[in-house]
Amino acid sequence: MNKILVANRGEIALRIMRSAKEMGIQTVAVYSEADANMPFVKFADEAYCIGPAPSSQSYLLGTKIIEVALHCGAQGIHPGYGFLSENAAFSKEVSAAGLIFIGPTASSIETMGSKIGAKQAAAKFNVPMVPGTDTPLKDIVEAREIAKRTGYPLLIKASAGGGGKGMRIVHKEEELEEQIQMAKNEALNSFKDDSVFIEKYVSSPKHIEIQVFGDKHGNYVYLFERECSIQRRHQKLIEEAPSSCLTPEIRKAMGESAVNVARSCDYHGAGTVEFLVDNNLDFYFLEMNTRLQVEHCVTEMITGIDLVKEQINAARGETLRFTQDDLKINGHAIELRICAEDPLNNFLPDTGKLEVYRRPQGPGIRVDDGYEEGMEIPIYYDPMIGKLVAWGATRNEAIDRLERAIDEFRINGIETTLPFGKWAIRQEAFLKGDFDTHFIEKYYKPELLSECTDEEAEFAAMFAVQIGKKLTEVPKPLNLNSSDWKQRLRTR
Ligand code: MV4
Repeated sequence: MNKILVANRGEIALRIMRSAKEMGIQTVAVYSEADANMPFVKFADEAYCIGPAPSSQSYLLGTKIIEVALHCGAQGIHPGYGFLSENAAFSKEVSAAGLIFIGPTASSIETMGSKIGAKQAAAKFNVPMVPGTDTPLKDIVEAREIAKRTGYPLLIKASAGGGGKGMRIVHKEEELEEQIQMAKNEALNSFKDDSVFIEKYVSSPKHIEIQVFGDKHGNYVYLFERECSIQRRHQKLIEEAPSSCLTPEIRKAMGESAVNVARSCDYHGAGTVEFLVDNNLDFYFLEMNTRLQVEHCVTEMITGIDLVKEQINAARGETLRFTQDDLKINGHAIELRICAEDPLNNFLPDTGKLEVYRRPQGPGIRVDDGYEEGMEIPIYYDPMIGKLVAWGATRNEAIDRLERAIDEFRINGIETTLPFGKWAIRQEAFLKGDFDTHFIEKYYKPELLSECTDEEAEFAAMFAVQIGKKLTEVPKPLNLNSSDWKQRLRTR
């Protein structure tokens, strides 16, 4: 492979092309009319416009993208995440065109795309699972039988589900029938598949996922875990590696279970196996994501492995270059997703122009992003504009660096999740590692942020400049020190 097409946009397209470039591989971008000036388009050796802004008319046009690849002589297609990355038909079509899909086979994607299929495959390898079922629920009679075993509360889950869609919690038998109907309707509407199954509800779990990797010759490794519990409405906001709650024994057991999940569907390339972890550190397989994930960077930082390079090597049919024993956790990494969302307004997506955009730098900081200063954030795509990742020798050092980098990051023109991140990583529960998937709903209120927003800082600074001299003591509505004021004034 000496030329690959990247079927994606933004930060991940750029990130993939960077690794390809280091490997001496030519890169091809495909882009929508909205993205003509994006850094990933400029970075690519060749770029082709494939249609108007909406993804349905551009980034989701598999056949058109394959035509571009054939036209320009690319031998492989990297799908990134989202868009066509977990589309089994696309993987198949790429292969049928004589190209290499840099990702798993259609069969692996299909097996893991169905939660029931995934549970059945994993069950053959004795992977721990939440008490419940792994067959499509037949009727209310069967549901009552299952509920006798699992007890309440229980969860109805859609087999085709994702992002919490088609998932209903049931607290008592009287609600069971109605909730099954609701879950089935939601699943049918969202996925055109109304199969559902039942699990006991784990009330305050941690969400911990294992990065796995396989070659095309049956060799597998796990690249340890990522703690992803800090999420809101199934959108992760902060991810870290390693998790502060696992012991080496549980880490190994989870890693080996995750590799078994990969084995169960003849997986190759990079994949992620998601687990719920309860208070007793019992872990349960949830599902497998058959793609490179947004948060893969934290794994790269603690292992020193470039996952995209390994994906390309595996896709070429090369044998894994390392064994499990070669892999060690080095230090700690934390990622904050920088989303164009307003944390003061229910995390509503914010669009507009990046009037000021200055990245932090310095020891242990990695910024993977997709835009430059002066650009508009289009409304058509995911609001994530980039990721800020901090590495430290210890978790505390990673946290200190992340906070320093958040302070250094200058973004004006749109609201972002930066202030939320600054707040979150200083919470006692976060610092202690004592949090679960309910962290945000449990602790976060917009009022808690207002004391560090730019607008108020600016107001306070102007207020001080105008009347400060008349006062012996500067009024202190905010806990900013004088160097904060100066810094904030300079950005304006
Ligand atoms: C669960 C659960 C509790 N018990 N399953 C949410 C989406 C999905 N893929 C699985 N999800 C959950 N499954 C049982 N048996 C709680 C969740 C869940 C969750 C899981 C991971 C990360 C965030 C979450 C937020 C709410 C619910």
